Amino acid sequence: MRRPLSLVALFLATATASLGLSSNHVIETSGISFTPNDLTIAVGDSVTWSNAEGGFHNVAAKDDSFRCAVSCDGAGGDPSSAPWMFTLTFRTEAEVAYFCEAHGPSMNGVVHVEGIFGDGFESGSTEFWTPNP
Ligand SMILES: [Cu+2]
Repeated sequence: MRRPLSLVALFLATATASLGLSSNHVIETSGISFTPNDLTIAVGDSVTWSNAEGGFHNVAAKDDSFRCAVSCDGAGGDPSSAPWMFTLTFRTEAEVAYFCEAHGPSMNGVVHVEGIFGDGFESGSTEFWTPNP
């Protein structure tokens, strides 16, 4: 019997989610805002900030943990109107507030990095989950 392809796709999506495989999320600059500007991801996921429009922007963490545009070091983190993108992977639970230094408080956002185990388990727990028989 032939299974509908959508069921196979659903199974694969569920299997990869339960295995904790990480995924990538894209935040784009649009005008003088980030889209989306409020994003929730799982520990281990990555975020790509994309300035495909080529506006004069950068991305700076409010806690100074990163400052990026064309690159993430020194002058490479200065606001730039060259089309740029960079990707960061988040390995611990955190609230990561960020902003564009060229557009100050009007161009900002937050990434919520949440543990993948849900209630009752902390990120980095060595507890093992056992499925019901
Ligand atoms: Cu900007």
